[in-house]
Amino acid sequence: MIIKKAELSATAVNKSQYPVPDKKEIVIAGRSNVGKSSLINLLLNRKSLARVSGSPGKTRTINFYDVNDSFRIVDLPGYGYAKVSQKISESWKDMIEGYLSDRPNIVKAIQLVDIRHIPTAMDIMMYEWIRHYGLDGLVVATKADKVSKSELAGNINAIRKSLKLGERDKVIAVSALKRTGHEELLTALGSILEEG
Ligand SMILES: Nc1nc2c(ncn2[C@@H]2O[C@H](COP(=O)(O)OP(=O)(O)O)[C@@H](O)[C@H]2O)c(=O)[nH]1
Ligand SMILES: [Mg+2]
Repeated sequence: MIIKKAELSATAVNKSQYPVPDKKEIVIAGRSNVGKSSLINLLLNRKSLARVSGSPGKTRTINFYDVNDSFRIVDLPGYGYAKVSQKISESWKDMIEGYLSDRPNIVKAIQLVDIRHIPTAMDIMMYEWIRHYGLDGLVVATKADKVSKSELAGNINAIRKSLKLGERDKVIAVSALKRTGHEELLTALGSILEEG
């Protein structure tokens, strides 16, 4: 797949701000700071279309990126940032469930987890939601440049186990820094869009 055009088409906190559901949407989910914005910039070949944040927990909006005028990449607000209040995490939950439960044009949700760590309880919960909505099957292990080649397979296995992935589910190790996994991910997106 070749990315010819990418633009931010909407930033939403509630349903009235979503764009009309006229294009397939691929969702990016993960805790704050896991590398969602960096992955989007890598995928869409743009240095700073999605804002990469030094201070985690800031993105409290759902960001819709139109790609090639034909599909969307949707950046969900990150979870698991310790310093956010109970109230904000309730509204986060409502925002994410509200979007996932009532959006027929979503074709896949890509779960991001940090390749260095066992998925957190919230990663597992997020992936359970994704599975519940039938959008599971693709996990990206981010920051692949931070582990050695010898650690890589073991870490991916641990991620597979804790998210209870099946044989057909994919885990792609990606480094936004080194561009590792970029082609493989684009290919996966291409097949998702063909099938979905
Ligand atoms: N080494 C390394 N750092 C990364 C990678 N992806 C993201 N980061 C860093 O992780 C931090 C959070 O990234 P960001 O994309 O804003 O995460 P988000 O909160 O999930 O959107 C930033 O400091 C990024 O530079 C990667 O592949 N390798
Ligand atoms: Mg972000």
